[in-house]
Amino acid sequence: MTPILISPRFQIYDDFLTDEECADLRAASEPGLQPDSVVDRLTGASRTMRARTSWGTSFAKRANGVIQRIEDQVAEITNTHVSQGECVQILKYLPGQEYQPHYDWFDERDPGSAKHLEGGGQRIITALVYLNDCEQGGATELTAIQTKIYPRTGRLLIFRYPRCDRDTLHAGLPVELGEKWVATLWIRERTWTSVL
Ligand code: PD2
Ligand code: ZN
Repeated sequence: MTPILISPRFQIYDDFLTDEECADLRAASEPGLQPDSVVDRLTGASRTMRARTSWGTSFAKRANGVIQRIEDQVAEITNTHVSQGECVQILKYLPGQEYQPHYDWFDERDPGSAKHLEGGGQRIITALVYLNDCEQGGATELTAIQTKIYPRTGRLLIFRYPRCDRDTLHAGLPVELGEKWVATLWIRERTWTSVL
């Protein structure tokens, strides 16, 4: 598979999943959707916040054929081991829902980060797979390089931040029309274990 290179940190692969795989994953996710949460920087607990208003669910590792394909292919592309990956999370956004600018790595100065870092060390890579074409809005904004990546069914976006790089600030812009579905896989420095 050949990536579209937008910078050394950010790569896009179109047609990473088929339309059918994306539809299967959306259907399998719908019954488990709950309001999404973010990590509280002080306590490390998960809680809902206005910064992330999407709905979400997650799949156990190796949960089904599509999840296995995401885990295996992302490991191959990023030259990591499947054991470093967290559970794949599925996000669904409706009009007005968004994920405000953030880093995916844990800030080591935040007291709440310690417990998350125990389970495999720091996050080093994010893989986002768009599971549908959003009618309007809903781009992922790569703030530092002033680039917007538009959701396209089956498109994979990968970004790397081996040293908690501040140029990986990014956001999920508000959906304006229709729905946006995304699968997210975060990769750790070492074998990941859930600490929650
Ligand atoms: O849904 C997105 O576009 C998005 C944007 C930023 C998702 C995430 N971050 C994430 O899941 O970390
Ligand atoms: Zn993110």
